[in-house]
Amino acid sequence: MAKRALLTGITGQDGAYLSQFLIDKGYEVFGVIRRSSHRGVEDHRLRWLGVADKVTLLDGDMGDLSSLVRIVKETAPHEIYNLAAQSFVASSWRQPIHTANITATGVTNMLEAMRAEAPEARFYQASSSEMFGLIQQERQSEQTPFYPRSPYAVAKLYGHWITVNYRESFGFHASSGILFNHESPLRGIEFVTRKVTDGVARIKLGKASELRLGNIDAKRDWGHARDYVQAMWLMLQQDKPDDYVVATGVTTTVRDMCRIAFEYVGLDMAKHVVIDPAFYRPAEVDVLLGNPDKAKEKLGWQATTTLEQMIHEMVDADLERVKNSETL
Ligand code: NAP
Ligand code: G4F
Repeated sequence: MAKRALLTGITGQDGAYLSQFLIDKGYEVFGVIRRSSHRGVEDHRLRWLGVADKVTLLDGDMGDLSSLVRIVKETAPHEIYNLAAQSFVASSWRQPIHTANITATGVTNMLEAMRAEAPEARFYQASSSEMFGLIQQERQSEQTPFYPRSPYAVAKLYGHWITVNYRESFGFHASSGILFNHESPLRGIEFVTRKVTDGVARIKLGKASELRLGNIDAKRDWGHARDYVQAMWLMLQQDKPDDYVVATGVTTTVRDMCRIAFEYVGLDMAKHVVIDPAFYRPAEVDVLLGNPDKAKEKLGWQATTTLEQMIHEMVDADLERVKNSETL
């Protein structure tokens, strides 16, 4: 009998890659989808990866416990991957209460649905390197103290600890993946890598002349989402639940990431990038650099895609999209 996996956030970047990965492993995949007046576009990432007709989507919302209880009951999952969130850091200052309701309390809603209907299921929580915020150690590991710097990071910290708490209180097989930034051609257009690769494609094809960015001195440890969803699955295959940092161990400035994208198409970023304070944040996370030793040792996982390879893949995909006037 096929194993059943339930994904919240299935329409997002990670949900799409994880669906593809699990389907290839023979899983039956179910996903929570929230109602939208724009029918037909919500599953565009699943379609891009060719898996939209291989998953079952069920109406629900992280803010609606009753919908989650019903979905867990109906699908009786062996594994639950809680990926749904208001995930854009910049928006979290503009919608702090919504971010708390979905990114923080939404985790408890999912854990309560599991407690009621599938306490034996294995649970993955999408925690974030943003929780390290104002970093307390040069390389951040599972032992590094947290110091969140945005309403998003504060909400993620709650989600992280409630997952640990349900593991310790109720013996749940609940693991938390502290994932550093991971990107792909399916990254949302508002995040800096995709904003850059989309902008580069538009400039190269003569549809734009400038790209407006905020703090390009910030540094991030960027990996590929396709690699990172494998770490999520590996965590749930362990005998014991635990928390793991998932990262490349390399950090790069936004400026250098941007340069890689411009140089790939033979353009000089200095002629096109405009610094716009509108994209500065009330509090910044200046630098993130992960220490993925535990994931390597215990899960046998390591990143396989370099930043250059990933940015080139993203620019290629955006050149195609812009040529075909696609907007997603
Ligand atoms: P994403 O592309 O922004 O996807 C977020 C998903 O959450 C979408 O499917 C979205 O649905 C869903 N969602 C949002 N609000 C919801 C609600 N109220 N009810 C139900 N679903 C809701 O994010 P991602 O990059 O795939 O990241 C996946 C998870 O990992 C997130 O929790 C994120 O915070 C976390 N994370 C991401 C990174 C990263 O670098 N990508 C790093 C660390 C942690 P719609 O399609 O309807 O909007
Ligand atoms: O791409 P970003 O918006 O990602 P950020 O804030 O690091 O958050 C992402 O990674 C987290 C993991 O650490 C996830 F938890 C979270 O859900 C999300 O996926 O910004 C990266 C950096 C920031 O320092 C930002 O200030 O790029 C800087 N930046 C400079 N100019 C910009 C821009 N960011 C965006 N989005 N847009 C700009 O124009």
